[in-house]
Amino acid sequence: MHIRVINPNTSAEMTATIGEAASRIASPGTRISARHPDHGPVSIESHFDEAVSAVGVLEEVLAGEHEGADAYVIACFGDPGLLAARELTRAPVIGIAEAAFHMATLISTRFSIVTTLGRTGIIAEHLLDQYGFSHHCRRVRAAEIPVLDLEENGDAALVRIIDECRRARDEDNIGAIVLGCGGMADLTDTISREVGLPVVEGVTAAVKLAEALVGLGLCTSKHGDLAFPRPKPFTGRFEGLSHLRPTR
Ligand code: 2AL
Repeated sequence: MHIRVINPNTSAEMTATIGEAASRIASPGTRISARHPDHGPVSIESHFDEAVSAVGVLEEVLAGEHEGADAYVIACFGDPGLLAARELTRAPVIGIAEAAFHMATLISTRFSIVTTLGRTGIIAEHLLDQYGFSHHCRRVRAAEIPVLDLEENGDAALVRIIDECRRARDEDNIGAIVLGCGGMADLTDTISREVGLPVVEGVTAAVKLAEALVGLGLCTSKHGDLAFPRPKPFTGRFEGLSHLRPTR
């Protein structure tokens, strides 16, 4: 099984962190290919960053279709381009926020999210509403660290995240913590040990969900709004997307 893990930001260091965490958790026989777009923001911390990054995510899915990917993971906590990506393929496409929310509700009745910045926390609140998980989430907390600090100032960032997770444990009446950034993919074990609660992280959760869906033979439905986009001309810099046809 080949799972293509797409880091929607263009930080090669973060793509490596995400790819290594995904490979560690993958079952024997699963191959992980981690990629990031050629163009786009180095980190995703706003609606603007998300909108621009979504085009790169979709281009990576189109490339994956030619390389035989069996499933895709979108490894940014805003799940940028998720539904559009599903239109482009029959393979399962899983966003790390939705994966983490689903997993957390299977092991607890209430969770809190600990993410990077307050403003990305608001984006997570929108997703909780959109996906129907709001009543499971007690609080969205931010460690107030820029996303790239996870790579560039990892030790200091980890201290702040653990402090916030301890506050969540002590104040929020929760059973589990959800880590709210793809760049936290390698922190699950350390934080869980320090905090003493189950810690759910989206990249690893999404890889296991992807394996489950592929194992069950379940594909993205092509009936209704997730059908392939109708082929049509695109103009200007998007001319290459003209008359798209399913690859398989
Ligand atoms: C993210 C993420 O997961 N990757 C990125 O660049 N921005 N979102 C976040 N909430 O930190």
